Amino acid sequence: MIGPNTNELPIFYSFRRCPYAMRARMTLGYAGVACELREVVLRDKPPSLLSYSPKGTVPVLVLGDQVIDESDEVMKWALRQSDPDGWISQASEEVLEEANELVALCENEFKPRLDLDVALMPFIRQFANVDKAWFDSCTYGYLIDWLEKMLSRPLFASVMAKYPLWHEGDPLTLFP
Ligand SMILES: N[C@@H](CCC(=O)N[C@@H](CS)C(=O)NCC(=O)O)C(=O)O
Repeated sequence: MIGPNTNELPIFYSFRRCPYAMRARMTLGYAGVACELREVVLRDKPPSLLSYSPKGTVPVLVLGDQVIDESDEVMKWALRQSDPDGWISQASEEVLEEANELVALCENEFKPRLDLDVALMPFIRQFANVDKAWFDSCTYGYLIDWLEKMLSRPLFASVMAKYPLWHEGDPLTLFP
């Protein structure tokens, strides 16, 4: 059963630690798009999530009749709503092309015109956390500094806030 979208806000299914959901949340947060957040766990997906998107991955953004179930598409949609710092709108063709090549190395299916840092950061964060002591003492000084800078951004802290799990029938949780 698909739960009613009482407030007519976009419904956003998310899992806090998923890097795809993270980059989607960062872009929604950056664009200031208000959503009804449905925090889920992957081992116990709500039926409504699977009704909207049978492939069962997060993130999923539901906009009335339209369902966006790929994180890069969620990012592009959010940036079309608002791009206050010009992540895409102020980037030259050349920069976007370089960004696309690098992101494609990280994820082959990704076809973005999106901000490069936000698209990659959750994966580098995950890599660093496998052995943080090793990462912090490795020779990739620029990468260490870059990750620190990204992690300390208020935008990242705000999208990593902990929300209660969403269950069918629960009252609305607003995001961001
Ligand atoms: N191509 C998808 C990938 C999303 C994805 O794989 N998300 C993982 C969590 S990080 C997931 O939902 N996996 C389903 C599962 O583990 O059941 C996107 O970019 O949105």
